[in-house]
Amino acid sequence: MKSLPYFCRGEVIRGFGRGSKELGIPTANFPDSVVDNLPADISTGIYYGWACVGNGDVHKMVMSIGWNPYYKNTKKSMETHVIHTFKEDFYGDTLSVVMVGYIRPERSFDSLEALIAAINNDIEEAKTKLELPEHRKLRDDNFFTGTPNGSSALPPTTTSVSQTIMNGH
Ligand code: ADP
Ligand code: RBF
Ligand code: MG
Repeated sequence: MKSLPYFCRGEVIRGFGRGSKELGIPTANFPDSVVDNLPADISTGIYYGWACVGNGDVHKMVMSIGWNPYYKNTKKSMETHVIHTFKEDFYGDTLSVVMVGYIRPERSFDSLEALIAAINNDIEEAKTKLELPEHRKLRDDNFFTGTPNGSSALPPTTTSVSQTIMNGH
């Protein structure tokens, strides 16, 4: 996938509320503007990378892109589970992510338990892969820490930053 690493950011919006309640694995959902901006060669499936909420710390993440075949969603979603325990929800905040690698395609499962087990495997794989030096260095990218001239101002929250701009990283 030539578009990886792929940098984007956007506002955290509400989904169906299933992640926390049914799976015990909350996922911060991006708006359509971010989903629709994905390059054509970023296929649906499960990715790992780095994420930060607002100006906060950078954490490991796993992301699911697609239609959640287990739930048969009709709308394509892009949802990030940040591998960190937050004190409270962060709806409306800006989530910045860099997708670093691909894990697997989305699939359906015979039970909720099987879906949860698969996601927990993805989390373990992400934790290990992100320790590789070539992946770890992306955590310290200017994208998360501010612009090269030292300003830490974030771009507007409702639109994603286009890959054309972010490719400079
Ligand atoms: P929704 O369907 O609205 O996305 P979820 O049950 O998936 O609901 O919960 C997602 C929300 O939980 C996020 O928008 C965020 O505000 C909050 N949250 C708390 N901890 C995390 C985390 N570690 N990763 C992602 N979201 C989290
Ligand atoms: N949903 C699926 O239907 N099939 C999957 O294979 C699948 N894999 C996921 C992997 C990860 C790492 C995450 C965070 C989510 C995954 N989901 C998958 C999405 C899950 O169904 C969704 O997060 C919840 O429905 C809450 O929106
Ligand atoms: Mg969610």
